[in-house]
Amino acid sequence: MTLTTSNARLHDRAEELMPGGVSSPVRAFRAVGGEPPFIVAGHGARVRDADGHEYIDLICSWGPLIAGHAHPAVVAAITAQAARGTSYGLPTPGEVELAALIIAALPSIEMVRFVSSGTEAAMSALRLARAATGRDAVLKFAGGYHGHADALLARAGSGVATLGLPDSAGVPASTAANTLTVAFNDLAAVERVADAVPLAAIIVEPYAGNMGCVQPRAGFLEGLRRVADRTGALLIFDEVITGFRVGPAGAQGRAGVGPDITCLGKVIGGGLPVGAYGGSRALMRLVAPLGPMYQAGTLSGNPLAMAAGIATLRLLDDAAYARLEDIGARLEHGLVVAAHRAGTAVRVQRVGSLLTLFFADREVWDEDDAKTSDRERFAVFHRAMLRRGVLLPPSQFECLFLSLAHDDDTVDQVIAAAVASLEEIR
Ligand code: HOZ
Repeated sequence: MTLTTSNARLHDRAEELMPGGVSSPVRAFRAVGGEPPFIVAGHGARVRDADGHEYIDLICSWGPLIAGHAHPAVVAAITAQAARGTSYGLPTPGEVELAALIIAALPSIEMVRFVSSGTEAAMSALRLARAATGRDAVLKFAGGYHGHADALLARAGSGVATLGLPDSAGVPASTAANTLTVAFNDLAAVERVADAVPLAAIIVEPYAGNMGCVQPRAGFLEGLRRVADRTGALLIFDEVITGFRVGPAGAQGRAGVGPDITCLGKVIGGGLPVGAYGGSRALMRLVAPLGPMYQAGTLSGNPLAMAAGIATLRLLDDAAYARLEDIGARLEHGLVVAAHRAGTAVRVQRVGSLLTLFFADREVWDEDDAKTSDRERFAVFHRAMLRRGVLLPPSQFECLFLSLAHDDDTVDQVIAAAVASLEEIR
């Protein structure tokens, strides 16, 4: 297969060779119908598929590409590192530099361990919490997604919610029994569970991004901090999506609430596979080789990912975050006006450059609210936008992502496509 092969041929062949023709389920477009475009190139805010169609990209690799596709500084950093070798399986200066940037930005992190994905970060954070507390049970929130480790798949968001799976097959009942779930934003339920069961951890996406964009109610994160302190549980913030995306200190900086352990990924790898978890020096001293909690990886701290991450974080100054906030607000306003004009009930929920257009007529504070969305209508809207050259995440339960490459003009083109699409489908 070459770059000139068509989408349709690639799709047929991919379906023969890989489950659903994809490497990650949401990409199969099952929730929106049609076939996914096979992407051959991305530059700035746009991608091009195998048939030569160009799209304004609002997936941005599901978050990592905060600088846009093929940013020259990121490409130069990757290229320079690749010329010196792609992996050594030994420590590198890049790890030290990226660790220092992360620790300087996030006061709750004094030491960090790099892994290769957000899944690994969350899985390892949980193991660390269990090692530190000597407890097994963990509390997560319905619609919260922390990757696909067994212990964290109960009532998960992202692709699990998109495909309508209650939980995943293959997770041992004994593992699932240690994972308790309550509704996001339901602090009373958290108190009840934490009083009834000794919890190793409460794990939360502080701004939820895998049931669409859902914000914590006032006092919710502070409440989690209090419950954790009172009951001896550790508070884990999964900032794989929000870290370095919603502000220089992530959601914890924006909300003013510090966790015990933070999970990172996406932006810190600048588009290459990466994850990280970190916390206080005392906690991180439990991680091997300093302590008894084992965790390792051949490609952990990969030099290409470190180089791309460092180059990306260097672009994220105050002006960059102000810019991301501005274009986010511009898109939010444009979508609200477009929906109003079309007489379509929607909720546009946004934090900085993360945004979801819910086809729902009520505020979305948890998974049950998110599931009131008209997913059929979302699917039709998705296809209408795609025909107009705008690539939205193919699920009502994922956020769309903007980047520094999305200028006002690009955002206005998205809004114009939304005006026409909403008119068409009303
Ligand atoms: N877990 C990602 C969304 N939050 C989806 C990644 C993918 O399917 O590529």
